[in-house]
Amino acid sequence: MADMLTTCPYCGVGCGVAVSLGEPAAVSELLAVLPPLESDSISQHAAVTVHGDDKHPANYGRLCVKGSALADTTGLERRLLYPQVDGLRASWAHALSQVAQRLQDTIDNYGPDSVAFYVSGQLLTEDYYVANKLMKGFIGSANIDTNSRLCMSTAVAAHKQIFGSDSVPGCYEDLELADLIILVGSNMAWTHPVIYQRIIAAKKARPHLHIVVIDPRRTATAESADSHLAITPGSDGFLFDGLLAYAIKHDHLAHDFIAAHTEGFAALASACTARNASLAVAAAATGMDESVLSDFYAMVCAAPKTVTVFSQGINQSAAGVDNASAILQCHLALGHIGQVGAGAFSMTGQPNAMGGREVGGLANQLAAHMDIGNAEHRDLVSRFWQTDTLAPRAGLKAVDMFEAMASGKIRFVWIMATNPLVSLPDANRVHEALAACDCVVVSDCVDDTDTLRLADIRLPASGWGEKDGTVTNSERRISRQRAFLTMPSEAKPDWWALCEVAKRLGYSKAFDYSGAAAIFREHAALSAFENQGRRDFDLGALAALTDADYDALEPVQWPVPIERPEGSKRLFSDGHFFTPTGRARFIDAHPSAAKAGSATYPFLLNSGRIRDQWHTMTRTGRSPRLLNHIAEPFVAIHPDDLAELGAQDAQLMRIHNRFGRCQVRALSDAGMTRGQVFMPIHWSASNASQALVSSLVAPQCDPISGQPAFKQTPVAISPLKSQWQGLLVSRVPLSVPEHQYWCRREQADWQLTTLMGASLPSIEELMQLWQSPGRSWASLDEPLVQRHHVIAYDHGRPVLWFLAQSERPQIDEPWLLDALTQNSVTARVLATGRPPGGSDTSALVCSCHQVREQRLLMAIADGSRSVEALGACTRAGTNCGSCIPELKGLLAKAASG
Ligand SMILES: Nc1nc2c(c(=O)[nH]1)N[C@H]1C(S)=C(S)[C@@H](COP(=O)(O)OP(=O)(O)OC[C@H]3O[C@@H](n4cnc5c(=O)[nH]c(N)nc54)[C@H](O)[C@@H]3O)O[C@H]1N2
Ligand SMILES: Nc1nc2c(c(=O)[nH]1)N[C@H]1C(S)=C(S)[C@@H](COP(=O)(O)OP(=O)(O)OC[C@H]3O[C@@H](n4cnc5c(=O)[nH]c(N)nc54)[C@H](O)[C@@H]3O)O[C@H]1N2
Ligand code: SF4
Ligand SMILES: [Mo]
Repeated sequence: MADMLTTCPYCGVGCGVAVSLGEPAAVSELLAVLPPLESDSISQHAAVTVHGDDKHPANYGRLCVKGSALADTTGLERRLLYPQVDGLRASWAHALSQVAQRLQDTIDNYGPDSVAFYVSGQLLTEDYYVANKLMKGFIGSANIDTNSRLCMSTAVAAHKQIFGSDSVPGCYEDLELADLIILVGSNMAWTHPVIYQRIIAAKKARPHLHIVVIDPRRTATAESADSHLAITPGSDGFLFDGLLAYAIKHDHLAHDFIAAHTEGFAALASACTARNASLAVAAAATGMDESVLSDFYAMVCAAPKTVTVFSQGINQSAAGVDNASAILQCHLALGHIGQVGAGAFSMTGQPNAMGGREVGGLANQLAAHMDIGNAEHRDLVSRFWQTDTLAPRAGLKAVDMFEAMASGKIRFVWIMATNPLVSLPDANRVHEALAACDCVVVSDCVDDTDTLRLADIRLPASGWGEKDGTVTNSERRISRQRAFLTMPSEAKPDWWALCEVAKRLGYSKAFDYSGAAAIFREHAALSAFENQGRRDFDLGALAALTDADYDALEPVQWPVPIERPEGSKRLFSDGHFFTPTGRARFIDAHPSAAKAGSATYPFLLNSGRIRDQWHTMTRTGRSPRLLNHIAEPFVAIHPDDLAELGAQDAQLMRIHNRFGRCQVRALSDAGMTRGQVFMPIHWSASNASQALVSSLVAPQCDPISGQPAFKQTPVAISPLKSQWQGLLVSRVPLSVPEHQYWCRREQADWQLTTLMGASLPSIEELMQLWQSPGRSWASLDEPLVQRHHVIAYDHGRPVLWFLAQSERPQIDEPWLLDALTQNSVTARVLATGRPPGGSDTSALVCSCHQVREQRLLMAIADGSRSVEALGACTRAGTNCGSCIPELKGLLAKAASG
């Protein structure tokens, strides 16, 4: 069978994926993972293999480690497979009428603004379009917002402010054609790895391509850049203001471009002078040497082919819109925009962050890049949708929306494809908000998330591989996600659930779609409706696709107006912008002071992503190999800060402020600046005791975009003393002894729980805790060395293994799990957790080929002195390349020491 072509469901790079299917899994295998009631109605999932689509213009065959592991996530374990209402299994008919009735009752009693949808950049465009149409067009409230508020809303606001439209001007190819790439607030090597690989390949071909990383941390991305500017957190506005002042002072401005295609420059230039913007001011604010900054500025001014990529280090800040606007304005002032190899490039995070913006998923947008505050746009959309109940004004932005739930103003919410209890700031308040809400509906494809635990109605969504629709990536490229698996059990597409509820609310005519293709046609037609070049977003050439055309749709970059069916690589090349005057707007985006710690909360907490996990781990957490790179949450901290706190690497630390607290291990990291710490966002109450970083983050947002300032949170840190550390390996999740910390993950058929505790339980206590009929025990108690070990067998088969000691146990996990599964060695040998001859338990570096640090260090010592040589010798870095920055780090360390 030919490969099925689809698109990766993770990041905004939007890689093409080729899928091939093998034999369906044996039914007995499926039955083992499904709830008993389901056995009558399941469909079988076939064995899936994935590789990069050679022809897809986003990746040309590459995939990163997450994309390469997609096949691990298509199984039916942990799937939500049937609707539930108030904790009981329900038919779809009952669940849908309950959603409709509770929605209608709330509207009848409290008005349309008492209900809300909270959706996601992980919905397909077709799902998103329907959700927005139902809420804004027919329910008549604009209380629909999305997790893109936490992600892209700053970039949206800056684009609209400066360009007049939410347009990303460039394309990926620009990154390969540039002479200078500035990565600001982006850890691209880990977060947009395939684009990063494309840049590194371009650099190999054209070594003069210079890469600058601007990030307070020395990240994996910074490791392989030409220069790293370790900026004071939140001071990016000063850096770019200084660049503008430098360009003015040294007359590097693009005078002709400014005169012909922009407005407001003179006012901005005098505002710059009035506030004394200068190299010295920028250097003081950003914590950089003047000479370093002036070299950087000179380099930018001399490189017409400059691309500035910005991401969450810019967007997630209290002055995000000003900072992003400052970047866009520098490109305008220097004329580096809309040209081959030049532009400001906001990388999108989620697979369909861009598509969500197209359909108007934010509470202050309408649809097809129109504004809800614009009466003409409201009139146009009302006529197109044939409705007279269109929302009259903007709705509440995410953080305000949840606050309105907490205060009783919003009483019904439908959450779709997002896990806000983990991802919104001030998680404890979000918990209160959902608990206070009369009705919480959650659509998800997995059966347990922190948010699902608070749902009154749970709706099973079809997942990647089962869904059919489109997504738009960072370079405005629309690609098809195609279904290659049948929908299991009762899972349904999100658009279908929305339309069924709409019909029950009385809007049958407006929501009677034959399928995803019909929704897409309507979306494309709306974008072209009375457009005539007035709005950037135009899919006119796609408005009449047949179902077969839609199935065969090749990736294409919008705008795709009727006269340009091949789409558009770049915007603004002709100097035309989408403001009323057609000129780009300079504004005075004056920089604001960066956030600092206080006497009570002296550390500044930064948060973000790690290489192998996706957000709240509901999917990547199911892939054993993705859990091997970094298996536990951590707080990264400079070694000198750690020493000053009297703590050591891997020690349990308490991080707290007035919003909440976390307890995770310290990770000593010389790439951190003193006074700053970093925590990953991936762990939640579903898989760790106290690792929810968002419980610490203040609900403070950018005043224009409403995007939370996730990157700068003042906290206090102190070390905790643990008497024991342990590992519990069990067939099923078990309750754990008195502990300070636990973290759970799955490997093969086993649950692995890492533990730390204050007082070591006795063997008797453990046996009591984990006793069950017919269970036999082998134990080893060494009180002198404070070491406890227990194994339990059911009918001679090992079912749990536990080791606790004062130090962190060094286990050879693959060996142990294999030995437990095979029941192949004696209890005495098992007790050590390692094969008798010893083994490599050092950090895993290459997830694809499971290569560990020790093996790499040996290869380096044996003469492998380059990434290529290491690859040839160990295979590390030869599949997806995501670990190449780490390989470079090891090589550099070996060379210097
Ligand atoms: N592996 C992986 N990849 C992902 C995701 C994932 O969950 N896992 N999620 C996707 C999504 S939705 C998104 S939005 C993107 C995010 O992609 P990125 O924005 O690249 O990722 P982050 O880790 O959030 O943050 C980027 C960097 O901003 C830096 N930073 C913090 N404060 C500042 C500051 O004040 N100034 C500057 N200049 N930098 C600062 C942080 O140290 C961090 O290294 O990743 C996408 N890709
Ligand atoms: N502290 C801190 N917090 C952050 C950030 C940060 O940097 N720091 N970054 C923010 C950013 S940029 C983002 S994008 C958010 C992400 O945060 P979330 O969106 O909350 O995280 P996900 O885990 O991606 O949640 C997606 C959910 O949708 C489910 N799902 C997947 N596919 C489908 C589908 O097709 N249909 C349905 N109905 N469900 C589906 C998944 O199982 C999962 O439960 O986090 C934000 N929060
Ligand atoms: S870079 Fe990785 S996560 Fe992003 S789309 Fe490509 S394969 Fe998926
Ligand atoms: Mo994001």
